Amino acid sequence: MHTTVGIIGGGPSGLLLARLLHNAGIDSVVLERRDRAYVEQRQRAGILEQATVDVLRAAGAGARLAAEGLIHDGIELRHDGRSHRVDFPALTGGRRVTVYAQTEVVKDLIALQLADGGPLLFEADVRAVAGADTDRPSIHYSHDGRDQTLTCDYVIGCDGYHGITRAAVPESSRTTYERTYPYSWLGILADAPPVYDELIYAHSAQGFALASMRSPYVSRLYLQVPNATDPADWPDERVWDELDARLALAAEPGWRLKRGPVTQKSVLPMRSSVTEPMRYGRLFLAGDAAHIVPPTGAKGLNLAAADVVVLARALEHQRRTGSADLLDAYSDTCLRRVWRAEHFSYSMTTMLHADPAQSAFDTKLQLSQLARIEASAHAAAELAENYVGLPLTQES
Ligand code: RFL
Ligand code: PHB
Repeated sequence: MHTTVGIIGGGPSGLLLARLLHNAGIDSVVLERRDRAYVEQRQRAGILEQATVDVLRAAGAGARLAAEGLIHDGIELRHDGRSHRVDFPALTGGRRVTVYAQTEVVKDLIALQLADGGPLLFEADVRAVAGADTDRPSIHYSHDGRDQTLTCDYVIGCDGYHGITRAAVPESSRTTYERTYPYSWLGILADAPPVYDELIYAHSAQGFALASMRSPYVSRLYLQVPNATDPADWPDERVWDELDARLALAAEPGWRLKRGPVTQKSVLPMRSSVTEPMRYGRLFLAGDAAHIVPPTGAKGLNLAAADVVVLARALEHQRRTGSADLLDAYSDTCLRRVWRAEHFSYSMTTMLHADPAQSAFDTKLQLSQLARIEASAHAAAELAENYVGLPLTQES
């Protein structure tokens, strides 16, 4: 089998790229190792930047998003037992974010691709990429119990942080910049209405907590926990009690989260990582395959979408004009946005979490920074601009 663009991974970046290419008349094949149900149910991101919403809409995946997405005009920050709001439209000239789960984005993109797009193969496990530095790279994968080969003009690694494509770049041709954090998140999904109509990010002596949501009936909640925590050590009542303690307000002593059945519980490590350049010959890396951020800034899915917009535009330009200029610029173009998001995600993470090794001095610095955001429109605008995200322009 031969295709113009071979896409490894059917997560948000691979699926959106396939759709953008389909709309531009460029054929592609998506190879996804897991089955459809698994990919559609994997709990992950919840916040879409306006630029991501616009891209999904322009790609034809905006109908359910428009009907069911929850538009958020701000977030609440809690610390020292009090809370203050960061008002996005007021601080950013009218920009806002949308709560629409990654699971739903993925379902919408899969339905479109299966309806009229190029092949999207589930349970197609890619083992190797060969000839990335030649004109005719190939992807070796197993499907239906058989070893198969797909030759391509271009191979795109959309296979996430644990994928194989990053390692297909010779070590001498890539550099990875990485940071791990001395804490993880315990995340739960609960059939309980969100406490509040916006997200709450809380700094507390016991550690960070985040109250998010999936719908008016379903809450998504996170607690900072030590690395290597076993979710079994966190029975539901312990999770709720700890959330109540970390989100507590001095002015509302009786304040409690609305509790409900916990339907999922898992522990997620926190890591920052960037691999440069995001290209080797005819192999391009996109999304989590090239970079990850700790989720405190809600940036991962949005970065993945931005990468594939830049890449689809570059492939279309190449097809139309014969020029590889935009493909040659792909890595540098993406990395400017990536490093901004890396810095923001790092800042939010280190401002809000309790590092087990931190001193009382460090805690005072965190609280001083939070108070500064509360007191200064300039400091709040810096957070708001980064949170709502950079617009996607012709150059980025
Ligand atoms: P994915 O989603 O990891 O998809 C990669 C796909 O590749 C497949 N694959 C292979 N297929 C074939 N052959 C192989 N050898 C393969 N190896 C892997 C995998 O099965 C998978 O389907 O990467 P992608 O598409 O780049 O998308 C990235 C996003 O998923 C990720 O950045 C976000 O989820 C990060 N993230 C958040 N991002 C946001 O923008 N806003 C948020 O609010 C937000 N919250 C989060 C998050 C990530 C989290 N976790 C679990 C890390 C919250 C959490 C808890
Ligand atoms: C989520 O709803 O899963 C979510 C929201 C905001 C974040 C991280 C995760 O910063």
